[in-house]
Amino acid sequence: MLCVHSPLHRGHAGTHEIYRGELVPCFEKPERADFVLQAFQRAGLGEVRAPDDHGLAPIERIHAPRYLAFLARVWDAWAAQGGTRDLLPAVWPTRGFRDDIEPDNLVAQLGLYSFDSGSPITAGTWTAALAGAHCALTAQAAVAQGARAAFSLARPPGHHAGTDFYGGYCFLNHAAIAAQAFVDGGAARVALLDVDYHHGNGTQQIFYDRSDVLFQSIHGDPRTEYPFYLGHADETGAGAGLGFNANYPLPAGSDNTRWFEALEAACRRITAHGAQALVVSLGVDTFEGDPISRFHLRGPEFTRLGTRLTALGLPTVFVLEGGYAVAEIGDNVVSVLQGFEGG
Ligand code: OKP
Ligand code: ZN
Repeated sequence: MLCVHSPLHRGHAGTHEIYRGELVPCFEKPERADFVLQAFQRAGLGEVRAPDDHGLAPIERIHAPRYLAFLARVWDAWAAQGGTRDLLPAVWPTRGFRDDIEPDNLVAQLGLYSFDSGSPITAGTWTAALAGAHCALTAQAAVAQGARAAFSLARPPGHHAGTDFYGGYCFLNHAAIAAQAFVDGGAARVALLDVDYHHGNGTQQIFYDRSDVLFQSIHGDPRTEYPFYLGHADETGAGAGLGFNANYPLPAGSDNTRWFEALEAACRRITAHGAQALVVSLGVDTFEGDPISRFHLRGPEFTRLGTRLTALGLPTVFVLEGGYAVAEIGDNVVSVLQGFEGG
């Protein structure tokens, strides 16, 4: 399986986030990608290639122009004011405030385009996110040209980012960009399956009123788990998209039997949809030892996930999302990919 990877991810390196009232080092750190790359190469799974430059057009199919312009300029604007520390929002326009006027104040701009305080913007954030989108697009192009599957190994992750907002460590929604590229390449029906521990609220928002991209997410119940305000079972799509969004919220601590029941339901639905391509938001924070999540998957379960996905028989793009047990993230991702390859 082809792996598309760029070292530019390293430029996105936040220092701290608030966790249970304390400043702690960011969970989403560059070492995550290093461990996945090492494990992929050690397993001899296939070629590792740098992304091609696909430009901004396929990204503008998903994200709003003013949001992309903000991401591209915000660090330089901050540096011009003498800023050196990570950029973090401190104020948000909630219900009743206006979002049509972009404030001149940089911290106010951060709040306009974000939904949490845990996603620092650093000097290399835009470059890293852009490279990640190009990794996903390069993987998608390889699959559209006939490869059975490809893996986009990038960070920061993407599935919490919506048309015009970031959060949950995510800035550009790489999986959504790849799914849209399948549609733009002529696929009438695409399936996007999110197996990260956290609900893919950004991806859901992007495709909520569309019937061409079926979005499904298996995740910790948002009543107790991040991102809290979306991901319930009664969110089934709107307008033309009604019936093309499916959430499988499981109580934190759910056992693997329950998790695989949800996977089975999601897989049957992908087949019923008549999908011509599959994009997988591959987070492995469902791992038993993950520091911020509470499911119980381990190596054998990750392999079983890959085996079930390969049985769908679809051209498949894997896009890396979460996974914060850094020492194990590589083996867990590789287990999924090996299961898929039948090894
Ligand atoms: C990203 B992905 C807020 C911190 C909340 C955010 C978890 C994001 C997970 N200060 N934690 O889905 O793996
Ligand atoms: Zn996650």
